Amino acid sequence: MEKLVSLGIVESYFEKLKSNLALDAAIVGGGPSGLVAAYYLAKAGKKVALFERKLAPGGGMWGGAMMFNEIVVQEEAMPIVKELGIRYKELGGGAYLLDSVHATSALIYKATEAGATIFNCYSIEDVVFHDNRVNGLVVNWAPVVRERMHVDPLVIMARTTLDGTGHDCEIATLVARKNHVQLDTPTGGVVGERSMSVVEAERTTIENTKEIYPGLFVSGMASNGVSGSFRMGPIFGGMLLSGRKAAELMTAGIDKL
Ligand code: 48F
Repeated sequence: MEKLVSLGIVESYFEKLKSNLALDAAIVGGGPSGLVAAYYLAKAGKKVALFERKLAPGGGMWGGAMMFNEIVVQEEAMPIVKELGIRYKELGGGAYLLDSVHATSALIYKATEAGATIFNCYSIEDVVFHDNRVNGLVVNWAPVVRERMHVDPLVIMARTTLDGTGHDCEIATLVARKNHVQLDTPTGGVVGERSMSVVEAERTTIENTKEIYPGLFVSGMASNGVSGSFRMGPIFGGMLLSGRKAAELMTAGIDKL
């Protein structure tokens, strides 16, 4: 039995890895925008995998506000909440309350149920860059990167890549810095996020969700970070709508290739 358990895990894991070495869409970051993008890309029939550095995907959605595990979603994003079967209560003023643990686990479940694969404990340390385009991810084990061990990475090829890394905009930052290229942002680089302005930030999260360099899209808080817009705190409608918009743009991009 001991040998069977290990054999099953090793064989099944490497089958999964092998079948995800070339993707339509690679998503970096398992926050709400990345998970929603994974769900809609899978639903559109695209080969999609999401790579998350932490053990548990979900990003900044589990903790609600200051660890009070409730989040707010506005009316505009409620069709997504309903499509995913997430429970909610009305708050008033066109806003709804969701239990953050229930909502986050629903995003993970629905993305994987739709056909997306999630690889946790992966740190994306670079991209594949040729023909003036982002063509995939350079991946390593998160503990290897955290311990600064000198271990070379593996590569996942992808026709489109999504930076859903949240406040740090990690992928956009490294693409601009290492390749000296201009991104489609107000300065051509990563502008950096501004302080809190809830309504403005929710609107611009969706507006700033776009292809910022050939092959590289950006969603969620990273989209506001790269374009120099505001943060918004524990309100999540913009994150869900941004994930859906990213999936639509990437699907159109994949279909054109
Ligand atoms: O920050 P995060 O939750 O992304 P998001 O979709 O949502 C933002 C909200 O949670 C919140 C907010 C809403 O009001 O402002 O902050 O923009 O999740 C980003 C995920 O990306 C992972 C990180 O661990 C987190 O779970 N991540 C970041 N860099 C990397 C990464 C990397 N280089 N490789 C793999 N995962």
